[in-house]
Amino acid sequence: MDKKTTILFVTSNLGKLSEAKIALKPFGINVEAFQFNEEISEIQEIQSSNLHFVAADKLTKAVSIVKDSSDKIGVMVEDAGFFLEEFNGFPGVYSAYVHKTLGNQGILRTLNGVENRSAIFRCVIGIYLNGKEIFFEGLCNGQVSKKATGKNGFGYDPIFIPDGGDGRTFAEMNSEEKQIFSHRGKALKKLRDYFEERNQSPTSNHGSES
Ligand code: ITT
Repeated sequence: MDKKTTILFVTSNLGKLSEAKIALKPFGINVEAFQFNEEISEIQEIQSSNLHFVAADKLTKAVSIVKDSSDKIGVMVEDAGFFLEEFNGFPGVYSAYVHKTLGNQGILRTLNGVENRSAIFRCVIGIYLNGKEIFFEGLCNGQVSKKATGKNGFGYDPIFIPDGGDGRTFAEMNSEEKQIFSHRGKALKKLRDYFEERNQSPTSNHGSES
């Protein structure tokens, strides 16, 4: 039997989708978006201060709305957050809401005159594989820039400068560059390694999947 090559990603965020596609394509893994519709237009997130709990709940809900994934490698979700050290991690699990309401300019205003601009991006990828739920985490330390710069990426990218880079924000990098540093790039690497270790990647040339 042919190996399955596609992961179904249940997300409303096209930026996440595009990054997952770019990261996994070289390994022969396609990432396809779940098509939301009028009946199911998004997955409602639980209120929890723990990204892992949010991702686990999202995954359970995602698996329940996907009618048939038998032709897929698995069903995937991701929960991410932007954690400001000065504010004890806020907005964290509320990052989507804060981004929608305050935007990047609002974050920059809030940090006006604040010395500590350290921030962390975190994400938890959850994937339902052969009846099992598996999670991969990634994080990226960095600094909030003084002004929004760059046009690439999405969300908080124009105001986040990752540690270890050359001073550019994520929005000034292309997707491949961003993934070297990013929380998502690191979590996706763990996912790829998981497949490789089990010879489940479509590009693995030994072993087979039933
Ligand atoms: P889902 O449908 O997958 O839940 P979402 O956009 O609601 O998509 P999250 O709750 O995980 O996703 O994201 C929290 C917020 O953090 C949201 O505003 C994102 O745009 C932002 N974010 C997540 N990853 C990011 C990244 O790599 N760069 C910039 N902003 C990011």
